Amino acid sequence: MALQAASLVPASFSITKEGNCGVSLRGTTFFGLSLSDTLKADFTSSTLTCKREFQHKVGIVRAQSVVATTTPGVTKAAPEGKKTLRKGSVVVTGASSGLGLATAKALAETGKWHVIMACRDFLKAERAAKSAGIAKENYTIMHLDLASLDSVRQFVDNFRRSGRPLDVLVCNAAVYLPTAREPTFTAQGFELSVGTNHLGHFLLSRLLLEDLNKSDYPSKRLIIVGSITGNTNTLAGNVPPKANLGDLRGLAGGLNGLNTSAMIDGGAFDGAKAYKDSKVCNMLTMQEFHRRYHEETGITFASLYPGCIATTGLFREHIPLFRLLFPPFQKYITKGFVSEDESGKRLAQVVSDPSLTKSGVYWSWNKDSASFENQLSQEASDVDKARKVWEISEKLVGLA
Ligand code: LMG
Ligand code: NDP
Ligand code: PMR
Repeated sequence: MALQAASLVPASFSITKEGNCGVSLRGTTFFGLSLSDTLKADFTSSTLTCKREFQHKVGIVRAQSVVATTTPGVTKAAPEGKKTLRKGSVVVTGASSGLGLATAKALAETGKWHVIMACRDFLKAERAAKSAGIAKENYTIMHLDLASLDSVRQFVDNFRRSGRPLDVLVCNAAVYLPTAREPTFTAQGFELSVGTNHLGHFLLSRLLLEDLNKSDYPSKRLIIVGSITGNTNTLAGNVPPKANLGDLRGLAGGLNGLNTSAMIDGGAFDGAKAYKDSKVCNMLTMQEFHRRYHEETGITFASLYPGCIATTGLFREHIPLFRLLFPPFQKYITKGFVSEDESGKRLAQVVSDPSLTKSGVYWSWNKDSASFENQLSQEASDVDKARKVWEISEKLVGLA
């Protein structure tokens, strides 16, 4: 379905004050942080201003539309003679469940996006898309196993061969192994959580940057899902074990658990910490992309904390008691709970909302589900660490 270019012109949008979601535990302190303080830290308000840049770009599209006509060109003439925009083409990793599936659904439902669901389990993804009611013409499933760099390269080849443009890439897939006593490893021998959540996505996004750059879509975006639990300026980020990349000695050693540690900081293996560390890498990578490429390419780089989606498959490896208690705990005590549907709408906004074109931002939502630019922890915004993580990761995935 064609999208009216005019409908992309952003309405002015501003948020004045955050919602304070601390209710039952206000004033209570955990790990030295008060719940209300922490919520403030995580829900700091800011005013969002619309990007003129986007209007400007839409303006360019209008001008071009006189000549541009067919896919993969951005614009074509609608029967009634109005200038229209072709469907956006978005790759979402891990779209077979949870946030990724909900995002695919939210985007597909607009009729303005074709979603490439990049998944490791084709059958599961097909079933998930069907049961979510995503219309056939709005999605394509392509195989991607982020725990194998060969699979990542193969995916990029297959994607290019498909001839589809790439307008937005969403790095969403993740694994969380909180009960593992021993590390497990990717095909290349990296600890599985950092290997999948960070290194697999690092290679994927580095390779696909070229494709994004070629897109003629008005707003090109690369989104890497982050999380509150990697940010130690929040209460959730202070629940042990805390994220800490240390001096990166384990990462530099290849995280193989043989001659070096399986952990980024070189310490003893801890699955929950490895996941939180991987999220810090995700947020650092987004910022490093922004510093290196935003100006040159105009691509918007963004990360986000979609809220606590306590019902997803992310907790499949956790003990049953946790899985039972975690959703009510988040719903009634922390009030940080969001449904999968709501989280999908949030990520879909970061993909396509004309007011969210600012690059280098870590988005969060307040209790009224209004987006705001959030503050990252000191480590998750450390410029020097971001550069080092980037350089070491480049070597590990064979780009340098
Ligand atoms: C780590 O433990 C594991 O070590 C690691 O292997 C990995 O699994 C990791 O992040 C995953 O977790 C985390 C541990 C840190 O935190 C806990 O899990 C503590 C659970 C305590 C549960 C008590 C909750 C009672 C609330 C009832 C409501 C039901 C909710 C169930 C919640 C389950 C989801 C979390 O812990 C420590 O290492 C430090 C130990 C200190 C623990 C103190 C925790 C304070 C608990 C306060 C909870 C809030 C409830 C207050 C109740 C007020 C009621 C009005
Ligand atoms: P889910 O487990 O529901 O979804 C994770 C997805 O990642 C699944 O589709 C899974 O595939 C896929 N995946 C895992 N390993 C690989 C791999 N090797 N190759 C390709 N795909 C893989 O969890 P969520 O939806 O909760 O998590 C999505 C994102 O949201 C993650 O980045 C997570 O860190 C983030 N997040 C989640 C929060 C939450 O509260 N749930 C809060 C903050 C952030 P399969 O279906 O085959 O298992
Ligand atoms: Mg947390 C405002 C408080 C808040 C929020 C928003 C989260 C989100 N959590 C909060 C508080 C607490 N958690 C408190 C007070 C505790 C101790 C009882 C607590 C515990 C806890 C555990 C054991 N929380 C967890 C776990 C997990 O195993 C999850 C995790 O850390 O996965 C890495 C988790 C989470 N809490 C969250 C969110 C969003 C998670 C899922 C983590 C993620 O997806 O990044």
